[in-house]
Formats: sequence, structure tokens, C-alpha cells
Amino acid sequence: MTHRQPAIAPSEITPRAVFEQRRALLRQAGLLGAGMATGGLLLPGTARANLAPRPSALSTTEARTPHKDVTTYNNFYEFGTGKDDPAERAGTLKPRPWTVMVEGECAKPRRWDVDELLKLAALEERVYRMRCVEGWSMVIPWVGYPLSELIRRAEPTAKARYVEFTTLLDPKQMPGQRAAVLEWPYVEGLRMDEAMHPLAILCLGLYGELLPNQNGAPVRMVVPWKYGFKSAKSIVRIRFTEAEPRTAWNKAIPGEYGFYSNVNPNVDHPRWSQRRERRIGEFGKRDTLMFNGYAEQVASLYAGMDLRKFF
Ligand SMILES: Nc1nc2c(c(=O)[nH]1)N[C@H]1C(S)=C(S)[C@@H](COP(=O)(O)O)O[C@H]1N2
Ligand SMILES: [Mo]
Repeated sequence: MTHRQPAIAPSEITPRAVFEQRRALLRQAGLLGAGMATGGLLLPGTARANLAPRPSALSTTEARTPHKDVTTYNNFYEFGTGKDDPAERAGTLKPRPWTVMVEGECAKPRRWDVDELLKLAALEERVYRMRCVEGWSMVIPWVGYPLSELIRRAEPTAKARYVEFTTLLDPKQMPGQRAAVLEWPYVEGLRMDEAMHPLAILCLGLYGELLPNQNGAPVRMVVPWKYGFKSAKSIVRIRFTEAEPRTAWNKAIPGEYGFYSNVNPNVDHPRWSQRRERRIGEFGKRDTLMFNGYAEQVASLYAGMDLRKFF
């Protein structure tokens, strides 16, 4: 290394305003005691560590993308189409109070408060490679647990073949919904076996803290073997269906975005190659891996399927 390593990484330095906002969020989420919130002993690092996720064997050991990049280089079209827009404009989103309706083909439909979801199962840190269809990637320490924990409790019927995820529809909170870039609300979907896979997580945080608004607060999906857009943000409804859900990107440009959207370097996007990617923070490009490097875990889900047809 030619440059000196600072004792504290820039990503660890928390501006006062961010710190105060984080404390308010944790208090709302019932994760801070009253004494802790007023006592002067709570350091930024302590607040961030408050979700206390346990490490997971399913995490990658690759270098994490800095917190700053993870929270300022985003796709969240509900706040504009620029990468900076979500961090600058998602302050209008109110992540509490928030509920998620779980319904459709299941014996136990139920509305969940997001604070119930925070306590539904043990929170894990899942450090995942994430690959955007646009050709960039990051390594993000998400906080969550397998979606299967929630699905099990809903007791899906035999007719439930797919799971549909719907983002909040509210142009007041999400001003980007006033522009017709996509059909709102944003909808995504998974086949039931994909949704039940242990790598597919219901995500409530990142870097040990609650999800920042721009990353899909208060609750989103994270599906690391698929292009980023399959991981729907700010979810208000999870619905079990018999028919394949009509997804936002498929509706917008069906020839470019199929239902499966598995990371696949052998299937070009109609307008560009998917062979390589730029890891945010690195110079140059690296090869994109089949299923984003998760082939060993997920390839069997697609055995016998023609992945050029089911792209
Ligand atoms: N509701 C909603 N979810 C969304 C998107 C969006 O525009 N709206 N963008 C998707 C895309 S293209 C990507 S790459 C990821 C980005 O997630 P991140 O900003 O937390 O890295 O979110 C996905 N989920
Ligand atoms: Mo993306």
C-alpha cells in the first residue's frame, strides 16, 4: 500500500445530524431504552451496533463496499432516476409506522407491523455480492433473515406457486411516482422455491443499522443471485399467487427484462454485454459470475430450464 491507512475509516465517522436521526429511528423501533437515549454514553458505533445481527456462514468474505457508497449510489426510481437522487430526496419517506400485509393463497393472511418483523426471527448479517443489471456491483452487509421464516407462518396453500412483492404507492412520500417512468407501484416476484431459498432474505438493515430510506426502508427483499432490480424496496404487500406476477420492469420493457433475471454472463442484455462488471470503488472491471457467484447454492433451482428463454 502506498497510502497511509487512517485509524478510523471515513465511513465510520458519523455526522451529528445522521447520528441524531439514527437514534430517533432506533427509539421509534423500540431498540433504545429511554435512559440510553438521554445518557451521554451512547457512541455512534454503539447505536449502529444496536441491531446486533449474528454473523452468517452464507456471507462472503470479500471486501465490503464502503457505507458511504452503499448509501449514496442507489437505484430507487420512486425518488428519481439519478444515482444521487435517493440519498438526496428520500427524506420524504416515513418508515414508521409501517405495516406489511401478507395475503393471497395462504391459510393465515396477516398484517405485520414492521417492529414485529424486526423481532420475528434472529437477525443475521448477510454480506452479499449485489449485481445491478447496469453493470456495476457492490458487497453489502445486509441485516435480515430468510424470507422463508415469514412464508412459513402464512401457511401458503398448494395453489401458491409465486410470491409477489409490492412497494408503497404514495406520490407524497415518493415524488418520483409523479413521473411515468415505471407503472407504479413497483412490483416484483419470485417463484415459491426461489422465495423459500435460504439465500433470499427479508432485509431490515445494513451495516448493523436500520435500513436508510434510500436503500428501501423499512423493509425490502434481497435476492443476491438475481440482478438488483428483483430486490424490491419499501414493501407494503407480500402476496401468494397461482399465476406468475407481472413485474414492473417486465411491464416497462418486456424484451429486456424477463421474470427470472438471474445474473447470467452468458445472456447479453439486448443493448449491452453482461460478461463483466465494475465493483464500485475499484478501477477496471471483473468477470461477472454465473448466478453472481451463488451457482453452487442456487443452480439446482433451474435444472432443465433454458436460461436463454427464461431470462
Ligand atoms: N421499489 C423499488 N425497488 C427497487 C428499485 C426501484 O427503483 N424501486 N431499484 C432496484 C434496482 S435496479 C437495484 S440495483 C436495487 C438497488 O438497491 P440499493 O440502492 O439498496 O443498492 O434496488 C432495486 N429495488
Ligand atoms: Mo439495478
